[in-house]
Amino acid sequence: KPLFRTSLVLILLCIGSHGFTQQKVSIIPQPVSLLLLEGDFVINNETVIHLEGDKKELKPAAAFFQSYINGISGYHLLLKKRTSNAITLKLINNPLIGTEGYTLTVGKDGILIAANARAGIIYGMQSLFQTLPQVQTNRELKVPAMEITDYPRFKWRGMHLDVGRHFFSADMVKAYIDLIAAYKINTFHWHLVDDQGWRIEIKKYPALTAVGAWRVDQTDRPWDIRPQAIPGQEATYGGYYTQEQIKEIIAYAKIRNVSIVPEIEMPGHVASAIAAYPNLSCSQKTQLPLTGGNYSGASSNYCAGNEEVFTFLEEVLNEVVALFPSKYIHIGGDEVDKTSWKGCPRCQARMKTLGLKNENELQSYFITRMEKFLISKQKRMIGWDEILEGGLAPEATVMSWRGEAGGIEAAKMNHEVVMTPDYPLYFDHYQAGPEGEPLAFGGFNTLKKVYHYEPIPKELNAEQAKYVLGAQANIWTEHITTKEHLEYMLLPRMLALAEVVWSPVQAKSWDAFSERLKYHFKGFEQKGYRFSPGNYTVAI
Ligand code: TNX
Repeated sequence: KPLFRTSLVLILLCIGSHGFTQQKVSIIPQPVSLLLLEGDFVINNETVIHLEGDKKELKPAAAFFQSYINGISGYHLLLKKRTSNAITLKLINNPLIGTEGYTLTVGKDGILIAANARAGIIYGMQSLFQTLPQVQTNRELKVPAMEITDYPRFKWRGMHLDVGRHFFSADMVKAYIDLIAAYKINTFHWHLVDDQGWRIEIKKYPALTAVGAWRVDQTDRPWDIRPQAIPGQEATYGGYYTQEQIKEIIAYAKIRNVSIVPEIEMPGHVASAIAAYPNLSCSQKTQLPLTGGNYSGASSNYCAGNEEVFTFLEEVLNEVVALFPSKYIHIGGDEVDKTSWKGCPRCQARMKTLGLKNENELQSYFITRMEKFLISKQKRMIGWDEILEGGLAPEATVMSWRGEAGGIEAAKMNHEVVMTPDYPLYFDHYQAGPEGEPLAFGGFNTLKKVYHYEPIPKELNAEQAKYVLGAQANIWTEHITTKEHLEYMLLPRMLALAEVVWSPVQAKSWDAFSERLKYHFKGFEQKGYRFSPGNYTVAI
């Protein structure tokens, strides 16, 4: 009997504490360890922020905290040397948690966020914010007493955005960065160039944005590709970012521990650049940036036999490299229809001189040449998995999008890899329905499929697996024209991705994640974000 009683009490305790945990703290991604304690701490207008360690490092973090708390409560927390009723931000030296890890301790007297670097301090704050009301409120800011130790599983936790097919304003990009940073995504892959628009100001080549950033209409009809001008219609739809705006966005991202990897597509998908400078193509014919569709084919390639192309690209990359502090520069490399090179005397002549056997090798020559240039600028080159064809450039990092095969091949060759397989990490595909969902790029990537994605393929042994830097999801915008639609494609799938790339495998649980999502859905509703509520009409 006593045994029975003890186990009953234990069972009740478990059920109780489980329900309790879910209700009180719903942090996504799930921390490495989280221990809820008795009691709470209430942040009020008298609470101060107390800094311990290098002030230069900590002050920007404190400012970030002040403005967030001000946004939800109207409080103005002051910086003060005081440890009671205080939020202490402390730089420590704890090898276990790395540069992005943190500990968060909430007690009756205050809160301590400790980390080795500012990145970890910011992540401690992001976790803390997820225990508070999500929008301005007159509710007290009550934080449950707890102890968290947390650090990421992968170092590349990426979200991509295609601003080439449709332009998203600088403010929308900032809002996007804010959203992904809240879930500890640390890499923003900014797809700045595509057939439908060139979005980055390049001072040396003003026509890239004066001409290449504008198209004739805003249709998102998938296969309606019209490179020719329509009589009576002008190219007025589009936009671009000035270098000043880009610097501002980089700084905005940096405080949130988001590094921006710019993508300057080459040698295909560049109808916009060719519209500005027709001599960069093999045919040298004038054309306009494309409308609609996603893929332009051979007429939109740079000419691989023309030296001017390489001079042009080096000048462009000079400006890109000067702007972006990121270690990686993405050069695209996907879906090059090489028939334009087949029919081009200059390309064929170059192949002959260099002893190249086919157009794949010509592409490899092109990309390897760009890599050499980037290395001379102390940058690393990353490209889509097609850069494997014809021979991978010596130090290239591969982004595996056509499944995982390219990533596996590259990791086996001791090259760094980022996993971003179209299934399940393309967020331009449907996620629910599909009936009733906004037009998507076909395919079907549900929240659950994203949640269960495992970035380390079984084909890799432990040594090779080290080359997998992490994973990323991509949002191509052929059909996405508005902020609301973009939010819908991102939410809540990005939260599942965040848990895939941050949380330890053993901390993952679909049921617990679904439960924690409720808090986040409420926040999305309060903030007016569009998101998929997960009312699936087909089996998941
Ligand atoms: C393939 S992914 C592309 C994009 C399209 C996408 C649509 C990749 C490297 N290239 O240009 O937008 O499919 O899902």
